[in-house]
Amino acid sequence: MSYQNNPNGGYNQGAGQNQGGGYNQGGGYNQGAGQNQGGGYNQGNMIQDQQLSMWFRMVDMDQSGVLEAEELQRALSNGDFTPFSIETVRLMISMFDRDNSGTIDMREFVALWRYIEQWRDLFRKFDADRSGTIENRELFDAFRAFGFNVSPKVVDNMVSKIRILDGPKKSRYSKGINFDRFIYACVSLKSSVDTFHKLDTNKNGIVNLDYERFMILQINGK
Ligand SMILES: [Ca+2]
Ligand SMILES: [Ca+2]
Ligand SMILES: [Ca+2]
Repeated sequence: MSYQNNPNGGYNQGAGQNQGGGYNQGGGYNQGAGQNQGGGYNQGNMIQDQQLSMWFRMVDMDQSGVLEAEELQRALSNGDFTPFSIETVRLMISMFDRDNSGTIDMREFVALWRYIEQWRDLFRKFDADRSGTIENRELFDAFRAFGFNVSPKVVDNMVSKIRILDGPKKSRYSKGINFDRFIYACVSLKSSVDTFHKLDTNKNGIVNLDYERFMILQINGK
């Protein structure tokens, strides 16, 4: 994936609230994930799809044929021996549960997995000091690269909020946020920015909210 060709690329493909999961969307990685295409590259992906379906069956502990949140959490790794946080898992389900079943079936899982693979590349790219975590400055650079014009103060606030979610024990050992929190931060910011643009009807960068609208926004996030 090349986010340089599209400054908002990468996570916009799946992150849009109304777009749903990855597999019906255009773009290079979706083509690669297609089952019916020939060529060496796609063969490689097909093997991966088989491995994914094996992995899916392994983590489907109750053999229900779908992944519940806890099972999905077990399936997704941060790459540092920690599982995804349940908040990020729920966020992923809300984005990829196309049939609104509340669970992830095999087809949804493949799209979700490909999406997370893209994020792994971005994570590596923005972890400039190779610390294995994204520190405030790195998150700031990522947001800017994605076209989000936020101040360092917003980034600091976001990182503090996320690190509180991690609990005091984990926060003591690292300054930054790990892989799933990085996805969480970027997708949440995207959703906030989208909400803002929706409310900023005359596009002057200022949103006027009455009390009722503000309360609904606080409660529903939209
Ligand atoms: Ca299950
Ligand atoms: Ca589903
Ligand atoms: Ca880092």
